[in-house]
Amino acid sequence: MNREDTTIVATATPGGTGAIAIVRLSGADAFSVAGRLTGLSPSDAPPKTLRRCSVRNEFGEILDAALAVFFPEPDSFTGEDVAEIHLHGNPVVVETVVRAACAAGAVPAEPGEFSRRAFHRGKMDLTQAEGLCDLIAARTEEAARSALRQMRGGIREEIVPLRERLLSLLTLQEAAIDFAEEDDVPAITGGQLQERVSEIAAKLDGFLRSYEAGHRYRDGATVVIAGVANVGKSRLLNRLAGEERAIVTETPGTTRDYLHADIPIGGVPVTLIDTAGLRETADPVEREGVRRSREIVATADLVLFVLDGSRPAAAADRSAYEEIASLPHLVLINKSDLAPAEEGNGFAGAGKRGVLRLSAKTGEGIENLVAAIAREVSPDEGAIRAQAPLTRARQRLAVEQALSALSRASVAAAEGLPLEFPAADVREAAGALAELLGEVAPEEVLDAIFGSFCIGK
Ligand SMILES: Nc1nc2c(ncn2[C@@H]2O[C@H](COP(=O)(O)OP(=O)(O)OP(=O)(O)O)[C@@H](O)[C@H]2O)c(=O)[nH]1
Ligand SMILES: [Mg+2]
Repeated sequence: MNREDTTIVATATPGGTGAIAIVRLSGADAFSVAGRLTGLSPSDAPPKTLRRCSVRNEFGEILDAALAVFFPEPDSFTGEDVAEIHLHGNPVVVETVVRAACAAGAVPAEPGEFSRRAFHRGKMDLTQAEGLCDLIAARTEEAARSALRQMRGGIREEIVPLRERLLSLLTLQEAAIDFAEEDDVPAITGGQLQERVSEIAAKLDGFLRSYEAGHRYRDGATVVIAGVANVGKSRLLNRLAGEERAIVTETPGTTRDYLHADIPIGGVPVTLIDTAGLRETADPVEREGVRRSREIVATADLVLFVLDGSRPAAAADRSAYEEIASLPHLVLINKSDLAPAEEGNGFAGAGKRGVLRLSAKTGEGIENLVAAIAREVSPDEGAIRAQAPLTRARQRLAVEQALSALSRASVAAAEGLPLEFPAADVREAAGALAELLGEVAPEEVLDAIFGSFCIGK
């Protein structure tokens, strides 16, 4: 039997104990399998209505008192017959019910298989499936909102009309090629072609720019705390995280492994990383820590460079600063609760926003710092509210491909190349947009996308 013809079963709710757990079935035998378990038949009552039942295994033993609901195709999540059994949320009970469903003919679902079936049945396109996956994984309200817009077809709404315009342009081009000798076929001039191509390209270009915002909300930002030893990096991490995560001592070289805390800042899921102080040291363990710090600093979206305001900046501070100066960074002068050693520590004017004075100990200046981080990492509000932004590298790549094909079409038309050339480019651009929506998607691409979903989704 082909995999598509099987009836799949999985728990749709998270593992562990809870008030309720839902076991979901989808496929041609979903109703008969659910019927064997619950004694209910879809014809007993209106569809999509919860009904009480006792769930039994193949030996007739009662496993749980439950509720069941039937969603006849095509009006279901997957587009197939779908049945759900709402059990008490005990993982042992849930497991026995899934096993009983398998004994009755269902097979365990693979990760993302329900969504993949919904995609194949045309219930959603690939960007909508990606939006669904992101909605489940979203770490901030903003990320969830943007994923929801994508799930509801935000990208599709923008892309489908553009692709249609490309296809009608292509029809005109092909007619011009086929009937080049005949007078009554409306030919499209090079100038007209360029004009239409550039209108479509401008729209796509705006869309491409939304990636910056969409990607930030989806993937978050990495903010790395760096500086020499003992300036208060770990204490700052603890302060920002609101809990004692990192070990803080007055001994320089305390932090060796880097550790992180996840905190939302300005709607962006921020991974804040504390590192070993940047300094030359003979201790092999600390040296390894410093090597890792450098590695992690290089991946940062933003570096918080920390100085100790209670002592004048030293040569070591300046050479550590050299290491991060080319990256986006903020300069922080910590320990503002102590008497300042010198104005601005000789770093006045450094960093994108000048120096920020704060105290990891008392919390003074922390609000300011959070606002400054938010300004650096959160995307432009306008870009995010206007439309469902592109969120994934895959989507960005498809739009980039379409754009470069369009720019080739424009050049070909400007140079007066034979009509076949710009026509091939326009066809390629339309193809890239179809790929974006998953209309032509190789199985490996689908495997990668749906394989990253959880089981039961
Ligand atoms: N007065 C004062 N002391 C601070 C402040 N921040 C940190 N300290 C103290 O400075 C010392 C070093 O703090 P840590 O947070 O361990 O410094 P670090 O930069 O992580 O040090 P390494 O891990 O060794 O690189 C500790 O004694 C802290 O209590 C502050 O804002 N004010
Ligand atoms: Mg530390």
